[in-house]
Amino acid sequence: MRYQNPVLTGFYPDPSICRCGDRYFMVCSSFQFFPGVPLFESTDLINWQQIGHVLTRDSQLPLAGAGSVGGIYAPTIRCHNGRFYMVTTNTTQGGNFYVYTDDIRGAWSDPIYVDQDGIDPSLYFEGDRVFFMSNGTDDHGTHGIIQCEIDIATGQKRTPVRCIWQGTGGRFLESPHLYHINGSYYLMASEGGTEYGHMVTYAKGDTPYGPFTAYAKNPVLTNRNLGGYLLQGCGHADLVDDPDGNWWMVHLCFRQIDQWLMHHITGREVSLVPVTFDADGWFTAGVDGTTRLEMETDRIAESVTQHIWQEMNFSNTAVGMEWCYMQNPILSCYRIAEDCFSLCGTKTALCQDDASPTFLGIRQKEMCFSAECTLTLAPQEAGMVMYMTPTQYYALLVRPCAGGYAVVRRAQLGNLVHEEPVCTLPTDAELVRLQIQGNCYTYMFRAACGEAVYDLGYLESRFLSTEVANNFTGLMLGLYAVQLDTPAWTDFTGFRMTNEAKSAQ
Ligand code: 6LW
Repeated sequence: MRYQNPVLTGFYPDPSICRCGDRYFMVCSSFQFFPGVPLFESTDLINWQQIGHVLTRDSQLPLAGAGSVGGIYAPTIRCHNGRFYMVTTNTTQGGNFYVYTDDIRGAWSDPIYVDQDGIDPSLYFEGDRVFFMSNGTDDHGTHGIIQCEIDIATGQKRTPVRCIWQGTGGRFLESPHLYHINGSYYLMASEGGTEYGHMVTYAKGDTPYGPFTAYAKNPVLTNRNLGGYLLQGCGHADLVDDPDGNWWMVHLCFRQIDQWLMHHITGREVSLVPVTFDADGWFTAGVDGTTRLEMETDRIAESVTQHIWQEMNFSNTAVGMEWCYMQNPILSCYRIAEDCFSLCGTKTALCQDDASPTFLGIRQKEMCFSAECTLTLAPQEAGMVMYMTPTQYYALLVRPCAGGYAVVRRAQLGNLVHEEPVCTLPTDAELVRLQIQGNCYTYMFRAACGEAVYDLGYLESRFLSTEVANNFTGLMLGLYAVQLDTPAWTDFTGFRMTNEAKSAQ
C-alpha cells in the first residue's frame, strides 16, 4: 500500500513509540503547553488517534514561567511487564523524571525524579535491571550519551553515571534509545541539531553499556542532502517492531517552504519509515536512508487507508485533547461547553511568558487552512491568534473603542508591535465572526458583522517561522482573551478549521 509522510502533522516533535500487543502508543514533546505529552494510539502505524495526555495534573507538570523553549522536552514511552512508563525532562522545573500507569487510558503517577544530567532521557528494561540514558555529562565530566542503572521504584541511581557513546562527530548528539534485537544491543541517537542537518545514527554492541561500534554507513537516516525536498530535518527517532516481526522507525521532520533560504511554520512533525536488518545485524532505514513523502510498503495491508483530518470543530475536538492551555491554567477563567468556549481574560497578555494567559490553542496541521469563529462582544480584548511565541504572533482581535467595538489586526514581531487596519463595527453589533486563512506564504484576516464584511489584509507566514522565532514549537491557532479594566467574558462559538491537502508547495 501507499502512505504519506508525515503520518502526524502539526507540532508534535520528538516522537517515541512502543507496542503492546497489536496496539502502538506514541508520545511527543509539549514544551509550555498544558496538559503535557500528547499520547496517541494506532493499530496500523499510519493512522494516529490522540487518546489523551500523559501529564494532566499541576503536580506532574509545573510550568510556571515556561517559555516557548522551556517546559517538557523529548519524552520516551516504554511498556514493561504490562506497565507503561514515560520519561522526560521538565527543563523549567525539576529536570529528568518518569511517570507510570497500568492503564494507558487512565491517570499516570506523580513524577519520580532521577538525578542524572542532560535531556532526552530514555529507559531500557532487562530483567530487573533498568538502564537510564540521556545526553549529558557523566561523573567524570565526559559529554555524550550517558547511562546509569536506576531503581525503578524510587528513581535512585544504582550505578555511577558514565558516558557510553560519543556519536559520529555531528553536533548536538541527542535522543538516545537502547534496544536488544536478535542478541545485539543497539544504541540509536541523533546528531546535527534539530534543523536542516539533522540525522539518525546508531552503534551496536554486545552489552547494554557497550563498547559500541558505530554503523559504518551512518547516518542511517537523513534528508540533509535532498536539497529542495519538502521533508527536511529528519532525526530524533525511535524503533518499534510490528506483530509480524518487521521493524519501523518513527522520527521527526518538518515541511519546508521555498526551495532555497527555506523556512517552516507547522513545527516538527512525525514520519514513519521501514527498517530492515541485514544478515550481519546492521539495519538500514527509509528509502536509501531518506524519508519520502510517498512511501510504498507491503508491510501494511492494502485494506488500510490513511485518514486525513479535514475539519476540526468543537464537536470533534476537546479541551485537554487537541486544545491546550499555556502553562498551568487558571481554570476559573474558562467555561467550556460542548458548543461554546467562554473565556475571561486576566491582565496576562499574549506577549508575556511569566504567567498563563487565558488561551486555548490547537495546532495548525496544514499550511493551507481556513479557520473561523464567532465571538460575543465584551469589554475585554478577545480574538483568534496565530501564535508561535510570546513575541511572534498575529492576532485578529476585537476590543472596545470610542462608541462601540473595533476589530484590529495586530502583528507582534520581536519588540515591533503593529496594529492595522482597525475596523469599527456597527454600534448595534453583538457578534463578530473572525476568519484567518492560511496558505504557505500568508495569513489572511477577515471579519464579518451582520451584512458587513471587513477585509483586514494579510501578513507573511515567514516572520512567524521557526527560523525567525527561534523556538522548538510550531504554529498554534489560539482563542484568547485579555482583561482591560474589569473582568469580562467572551463566548466563542461555531469554531471550525478546515485543512486542505497535505502538501505545502
Ligand atoms: C529535544 C532534542 C531535539 O530535546 O530537540 O530534535 C529538543 N531534537 O532531542 C527539543 O525538542
